[in-house]
Amino acid sequence: MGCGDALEAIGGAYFGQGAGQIFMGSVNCVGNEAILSACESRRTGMYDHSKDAGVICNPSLRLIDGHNSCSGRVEVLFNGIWGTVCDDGWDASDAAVVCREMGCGDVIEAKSAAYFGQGSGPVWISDLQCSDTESRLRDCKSGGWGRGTCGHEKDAGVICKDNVRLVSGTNPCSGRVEVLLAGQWGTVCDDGWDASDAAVVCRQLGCGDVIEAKSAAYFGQGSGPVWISDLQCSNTESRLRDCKSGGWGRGTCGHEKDAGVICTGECKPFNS
Ligand SMILES: [Ca+2]
Ligand SMILES: [Ca+2]
Repeated sequence: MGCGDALEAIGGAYFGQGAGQIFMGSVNCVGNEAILSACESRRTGMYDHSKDAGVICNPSLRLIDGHNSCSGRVEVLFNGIWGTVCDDGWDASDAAVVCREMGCGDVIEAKSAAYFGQGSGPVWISDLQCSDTESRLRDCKSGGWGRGTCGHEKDAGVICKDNVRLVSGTNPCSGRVEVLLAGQWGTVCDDGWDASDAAVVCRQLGCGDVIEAKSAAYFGQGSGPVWISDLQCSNTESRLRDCKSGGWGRGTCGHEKDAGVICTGECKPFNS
């Protein structure tokens, strides 16, 4: 898939159940196969889509030294080496593609001139000409990878809206917790929702400490999917996505159990 190394293999139809014929069961790969069909597998036996496999690849794009997980210096993995992006031609259309690829919300601002500090390694790419329709930065037209003469003083950065937001609260740091997954905003089930989980949301949003975790749609019922339940954050995570949970997109929770939070902070400079 061109995604780098595998980070996590996921069962139980984590990304939702597929449809149609199931082509492979009991897949046994050594790890050096170039394509999945080269792996030994068994087609006998009964499989249903509740066991559809998924994978989270090692990312080939990251945001470094930003104020939250959705802002920072843009770094790309090319030929196995992390490098940066030159700000020549860097604009909001290019930055929007980065926000999308990172699973963040819309772009707030494209940053130039090493706004988030200078990176190291190669400056992999310059003159990006994204049309803002691409789902990945590598799909954009550009001056070419690994060809530029740009210095790190021109490292590009981005500020995106976060993939977590608080809705219907009395200030920007309180409200119903909503998370962006697969391009769609949804809510969090209050099963297992406690102050440790809520504290991670406050931290991720730059909203200070948690005052109270709220349950039972305290801030009103949301719409769309209930993306996650049984969160088991240890309060050391910097992002909600890093917490253990009952799995994303698997629950049967209703919006009457939407989780909420009240954080101490009221200033949210990058996500307002
Ligand atoms: Ca551009
Ligand atoms: Ca919990």
